[in-house]
Formats: sequence, C-alpha cells, structure tokens
Amino acid sequence: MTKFELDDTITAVATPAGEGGIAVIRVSGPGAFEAVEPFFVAHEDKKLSSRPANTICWGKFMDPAGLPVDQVLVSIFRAPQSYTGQDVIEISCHGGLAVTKKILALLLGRGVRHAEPGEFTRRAFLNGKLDLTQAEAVLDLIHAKSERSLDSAIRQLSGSLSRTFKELKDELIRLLAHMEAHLDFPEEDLAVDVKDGMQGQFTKVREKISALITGFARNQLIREGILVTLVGKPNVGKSSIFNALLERDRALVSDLPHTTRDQLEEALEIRGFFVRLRDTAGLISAAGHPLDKMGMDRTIDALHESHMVLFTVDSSASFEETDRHVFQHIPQDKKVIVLLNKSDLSSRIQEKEMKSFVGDKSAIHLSAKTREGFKELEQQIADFLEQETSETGEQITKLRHKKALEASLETLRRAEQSFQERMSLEFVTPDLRVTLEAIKELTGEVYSEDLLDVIFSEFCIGK
Ligand SMILES: Nc1nc2c(ncn2[C@@H]2O[C@H](COP(=O)(O)OP(=O)(O)OP(=O)(O)O)[C@@H](O)[C@H]2O)c(=O)[nH]1
Ligand SMILES: [Mg+2]
Repeated sequence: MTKFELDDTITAVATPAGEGGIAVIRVSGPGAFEAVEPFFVAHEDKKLSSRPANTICWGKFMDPAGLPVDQVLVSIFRAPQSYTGQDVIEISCHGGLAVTKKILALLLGRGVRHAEPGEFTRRAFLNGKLDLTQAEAVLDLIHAKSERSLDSAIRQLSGSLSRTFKELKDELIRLLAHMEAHLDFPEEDLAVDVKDGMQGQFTKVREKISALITGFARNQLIREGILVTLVGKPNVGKSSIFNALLERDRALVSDLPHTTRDQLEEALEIRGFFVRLRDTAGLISAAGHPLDKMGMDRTIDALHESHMVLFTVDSSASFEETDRHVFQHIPQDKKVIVLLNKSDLSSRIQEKEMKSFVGDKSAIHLSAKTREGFKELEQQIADFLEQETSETGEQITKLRHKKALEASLETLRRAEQSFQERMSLEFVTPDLRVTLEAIKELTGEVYSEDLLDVIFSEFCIGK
C-alpha cells in the first residue's frame, strides 16, 4: 500500500462545503511549510518556517501572480506535537466555495496530494497519537446527535475504552504466562490452588468480555436513538401529539379519519437522549381502501421495529373494539405507554375497562391541544432510556469491537473448556493466544491495512 505512506504531504478542506464564517484548510506532512510558504505574506514580515510552533499568524494568501486570494490566519503545529504527529498548517480563510477551491488548487499545484477520507486521523494513528478505539471515537464525536452520545464519544476519545481493553489484554497475558510456566507439568500434577487460580482468571476475563458485549446494545440505543412509535385508531390525535412533541406542525392534522397514510419520522432530543419519533396511519379492524391497507401494513412493521410504543386513545370517546384491535397488534415485548388524549374534553372513556384490558401499562392523561401531560410523557420516555442504557462500566460503540469481542469470547470459551476437560495445558494455550490477538486488534496494536481502510473510509475528508 503506497497510497497511505506518511512521507508525502496531504491537504483537504476540513470544514463542510458551502458558505460559512470561516473555512479551514489543513495541510499535513514533511512538506507542509514548503507548500504554504510561497503563497503566504505575513502581516509582520517573518517567514512561516521561522515561526515557533503552536502560534497563529495573520496575513494574506496570494496567488502566483501576486494577487491576494484572501486574508487568512495560519496556525502552525510542528511534528510531533500536532494532531497527525507531523508538521501541520491550518489555513483559516473566509468560508466561501471559491476561496477554498482556489487555495486548495494552489496547494495541490505545489505537489501536495489531496487527502483521502480520514487520512489525517489515519496518520495520527500511524504516528501513535491515537490508538484505533480513540480514532473511532473521533468519528463518533463528529456524528454524535445528543448529549449522551457525545459523552460516550468523548470518554472513548480520552482513552477510557482503550484502558479497558488494555486491562483485558493484561489479564490474558497473565493467564497465558501462568499456563506457560506450568506447561511442563502433567495436568494431574498441577496443585489444586494453581488450577483454581487459573479457573478464576478464566472466569474474570470471560465475564469482562461478556459485559462489554452486552453493553453494545445499550450504547447503540444512545448513538442511534430509540424508535418511539405513535399508534392508535384513526382520529385519536396521533399526528397532533407528534407535532406537539416536535414543537412544530410537521404532520397534517384534520378531523377526517385516515389523514395520515404514510409514516413520518423525525428526530428530537428528549432530556439529552436522541429519539426517533414516528407517526403512523391509524389502524382499523378491516381496511376498505387499498391505500389504507398499505398504510396499516407499514404501521404494523413499524411496531415491530420500535423500542417504545405510545398507544393512543381518545379519552373523549369510549374504549371500543377498534382500540382493542390496535392494542393487540403491539408486540408483547415492547415498552408501552397509554396516552389518553383529548383530556381537555370531557372524559367518556371507561378507564377501568381500558386498564383491565391493557394490563399494568402506565397511562398518561394528555391533551395535544392544551399540552397537558407532555412533561410527564417526556419524563417517562427519558426514564425508560435511562433504564435501558444505565451503565455498568465501560461501553463499546462499534460493531467491529463487538465482533472482535465475540470472536475472542469464543476462543476463550474453547480454551476454558479444554482446561476444564483436563487437557494438557499445551492444548489450552493456542486458543488463548488467538484470544489475545483479537483483543490486540481492538486498540490497533495489531492491524492490517484492510482494517484501516474500512475504519477510515467512514470518515469525512479533512478529518
Ligand atoms: N380537543 C382536542 N382535539 C384534538 C386533540 N388532539 C387532536 N385533536 C383533534 O382530533 C382530530 C384528529 O387529529 P389527528 O392528529 O389528525 O389524529 P390522528 O390520530 O393522527 O388521525 P389519522 O392520521 O387519521 O389516523 C383533529 O381535528 C385534531 O384537531 C386534543 O388533545 N384535544
Ligand atoms: Mg395522523
């Protein structure tokens, strides 16, 4: 792989394309100063290359004909004290398409190569500035959509997950060393306390790995958001509640049944959690129109995908057969909150009968019109998320981590089984070594170019 050598100099616009206050163009590599110097005329007459590291310098970016392109600030970082571990120059110019395009073109004309997605972070990894889990956290941080996912990404970037993986690795190395020290002993000659010690180490590592794998699902909820679906018969006010939660008129509302035909999904943040809220077509016992049937089928699919269901009824009308029919479509394992909507109108619902039908689900008196009950609804959604995502130690965020941990758990279990079946230790250690390699891949202590390609291709250009 020659494309990702470290000895050339790369550049890219690090800010999103479009118009903005400023844009930042990043240059990294041994030729960074040489590339920028010919175009930069500092306000104070001093060459870039003779300026100290970690300073910012104001001046003009000039084209080869001596015409100014923009007034810019140039930030100087010197190897190894920079993001990539190389000489880095960041040019902050005005955030316009023409300006950034021109500056970039001039730099590319000086033999600087356009960076691939994530290549700055890839260099940071290759230069030991970050390990692989930290590099992945950079991406999580950029993609974080709520305060909770931000918290989790910043912790990972600070190295907390790396430390957990390192502890796991150290435990495995200790166990391996312990076994290797006893390789020459026939199994039956191992003292009971030595065997117990080894078994204890097996259990400890296995439990740690399992806990990390379980944490993945919880963390996924934080990052990707929980899916909350409004469901009910037509006209109970699902779309009105949808709009009220979003605080804008996103869905059509009318007093005609079947106003909503297709699903609508919008993202919102509730108490720091990322929530995907879905409005659905009203369900009835038997659809007459084919369009109603299609809408209803989608609603039923949405129910299966959801983490939480808001079963909506009209409290100003009686709880009837259609409501029961809707409720029966909700899969049993879903968290359900019953919304008794239209609480501003006089209540006609037979609450006792309704409650005996739905069981011990919590119910909220709500009015999309007066906003009664919305605070409580948000609280209950947040409580559910809090409970589903409550932490028990460090959490993994990536499918890659989960897969590597699952692979390591499998080989660890195999080793443990051989150990318990009293096989000679030389048959136990190979599986342990494979387990150790899988753990080393997590932090990037062991890696392949292919793995790096997969990880960094998800990054944006300029990061
Ligand atoms: N008084 C009162 N009327 C409401 C309330 N919520 C909704 N409505 C009215 O009920 C009617 C139906 O509301 P929608 O939000 O369209 O109901 P829906 O459940 O989305 O209906 P479909 O999309 O047809 O399934 C509209 O006339 C709303 O203005 C409420 O809390 N109080
Ligand atoms: Mg609707």
